[in-house]
Amino acid sequence: QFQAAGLETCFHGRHIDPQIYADLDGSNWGIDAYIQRGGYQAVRTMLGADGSAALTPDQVIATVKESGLRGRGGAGFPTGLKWSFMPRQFPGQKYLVCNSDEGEPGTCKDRDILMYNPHSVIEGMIIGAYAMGISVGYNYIHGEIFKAYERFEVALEEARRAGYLGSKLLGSDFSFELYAHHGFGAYICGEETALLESLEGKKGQPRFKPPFPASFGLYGKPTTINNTETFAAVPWIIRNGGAAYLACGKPNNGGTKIYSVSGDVELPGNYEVPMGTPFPKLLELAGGVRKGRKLKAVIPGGSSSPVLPASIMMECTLDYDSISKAGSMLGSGAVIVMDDSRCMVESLKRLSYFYMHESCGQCTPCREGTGWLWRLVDRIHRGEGRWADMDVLDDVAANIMGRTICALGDAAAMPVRAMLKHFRHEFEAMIPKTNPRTSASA
Ligand code: L3W
Ligand code: SF4
Repeated sequence: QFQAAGLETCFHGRHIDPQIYADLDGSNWGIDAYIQRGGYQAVRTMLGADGSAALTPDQVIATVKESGLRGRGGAGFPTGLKWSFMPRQFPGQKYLVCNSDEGEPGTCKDRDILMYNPHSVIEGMIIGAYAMGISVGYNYIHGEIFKAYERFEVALEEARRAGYLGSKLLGSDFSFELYAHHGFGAYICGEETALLESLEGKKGQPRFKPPFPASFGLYGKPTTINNTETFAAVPWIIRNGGAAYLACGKPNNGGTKIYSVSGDVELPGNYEVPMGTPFPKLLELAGGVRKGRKLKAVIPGGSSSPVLPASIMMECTLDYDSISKAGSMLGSGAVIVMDDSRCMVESLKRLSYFYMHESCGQCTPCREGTGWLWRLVDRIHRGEGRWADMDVLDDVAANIMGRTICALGDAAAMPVRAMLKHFRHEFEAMIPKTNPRTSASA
């Protein structure tokens, strides 16, 4: 469900016209409608197809750098910088990969981009491939999203027939083949190196980094991986210039961002607003807290990001720097809103179960620690906790952090530590006063 945010820059440069989303199975997502909206113009300009001089790969990368676009998958890594890592003169095959393995609890933006604006992703990937001298790309789509996968396949075929994919695009010397790949639904395959393993047909388990995919990626070849929303932003940037995109947001946080607002709001859905928008404004767009209740807390960037109490969140603007200064992460922009009826112990129990279930089991602190976290929170939630459980919980979380191969370990530990920091009293209130105050061993 997209909601108009009332801004000129909505949805990658276009004002959101409710009509665009009115007929969800209509033709607005198809190539003709996309071209009518100015789609593929960036590729035409880039390749000099309209008679003007083609842009050089360096010019494209410089424009993306100037835009301040940062990776929309969770880490916020500068996109132009990442593109500049790709070794230009590498003699063998290089790959471009789109990470559409959206699985972060609370996040539901990429599937909507694939459903309602798939050509923006294709065009963004064509531009990226040209800039980095890549001839083959894959879009790895989450295995539990069927319609979006099917639609993306149709969009790919449309682009091939129109000459935007394949060999010698629009009469230029540049060739690019792009394929969709359907995953199998494992959360860990959203981690970039697990995704590459899965794409190679192996078990999706993260690799040690470094080496980063930029030097050792798919089939051991240099590979650039960006998130769906990141690629979707690129055509607008090339059409309108890096400075214009940067100006939509704030310094170091260029452009707009889609927030998946869920939880206790009247109008849950995806909202695209400029970087730096005050959180109360987003809450207002989402209809405010449900049934007029009081805001208690917000998880601002998907389940991996630490929870923030309402008092802190209401002072934040939505951008990478502001949210991390407040002690959390903007992550993938999944804003989970909790009202004053929410039990934080129960919320943490559900989150901990998720990470225990999704741990790939490769490293001991994550494989064993996530189980411990869930069992301790579950014990407290059942009213059987011991007083020492509070310290053990924090200790287990602290010992997972920074000691694992990938970020899932940290993602499981951070929410625990944040819950204990801000809502410790709720956990303590569930521990029977008669239980031992010191021993947690049994
Ligand atoms: C070359 C270097 N490349 C870094 C690249 C690296 C990657 C990007 C960012 O985790 C976070 C995680 C989740 N040479 C490089 C280099 N790179 N240094 O830059 O790297 P990194 O390690 O900071 O992050 P990551 O591994 O990509 C992503 C958090 O996002 N998250 C996850 C959300 C999940 C979804 C979803 O389901 N779709 O978005 C939410 O908060 O916990 O911290 O490309 O290769 N020197
Ligand atoms: Fe697997 Fe967890 Fe280790 Fe990541 S941190 S590699 S998910 S066991």
